[in-house]
Amino acid sequence: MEERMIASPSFYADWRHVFKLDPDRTIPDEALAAVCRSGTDAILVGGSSGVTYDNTAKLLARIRRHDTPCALELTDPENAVPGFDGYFIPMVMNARDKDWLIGHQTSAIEEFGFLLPWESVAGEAYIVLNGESTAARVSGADSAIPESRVMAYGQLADRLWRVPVVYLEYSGTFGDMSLTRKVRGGLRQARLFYGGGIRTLEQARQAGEAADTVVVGNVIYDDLEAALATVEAVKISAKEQDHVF
Ligand code: 1GP
Repeated sequence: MEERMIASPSFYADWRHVFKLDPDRTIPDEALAAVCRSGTDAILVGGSSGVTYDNTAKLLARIRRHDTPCALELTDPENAVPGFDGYFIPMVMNARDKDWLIGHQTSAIEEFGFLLPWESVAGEAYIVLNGESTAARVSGADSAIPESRVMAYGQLADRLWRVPVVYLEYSGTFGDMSLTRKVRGGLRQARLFYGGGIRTLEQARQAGEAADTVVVGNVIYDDLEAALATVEAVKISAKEQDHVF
């Protein structure tokens, strides 16, 4: 019986703030060092286009000069670079194209499942809510859905499928914090990741209050100082929450 059990991966269990780096974008060494030493809980590597084995392996090697934990969002098995602390497999709940919900993932497991370090692999149930984002275009996500449907996707992932991470993805635009709070309130076991459009301290604070884990991406490449400041803002919002009775 024992060999049938796979321990639940927990590499992400304490993450409050995460920087997402895109292997297809350029980041100088000094900026990467600042990101890694910022006090963030982890670096998440992933992107919606242009990700290859080569650019992922190169980015990992550079991140590994620092001590920061590092995980990969695996959207294509061709890019399964070994050596990350953990792997997420995204499933887009509101994809119109079923391949992005369950098709590509099944094919990948069919072909490469025997190679996957399952103890370090976690499913990520994405709900893509910015229809203009590359993630929405690639997956053909239906982002124009009512709140009730967003809540239902979250609960389906959390309760029926027991996916450990639900990810509200507003990539490129700051999202609806009231909805984010509601989605988190509807989850029983999954952790709620929020990502999208965080550029200011106030946005970071609000997202930190609404979600379990806050993902900061684009601003790293546009305004490094603003990006670095989001770490403290998210962590302070967590401390404030701990003092609310
Ligand atoms: C992207 O959710 C992340 O996948 C973060 O979004 O790039 O807009 O910060 P931004």
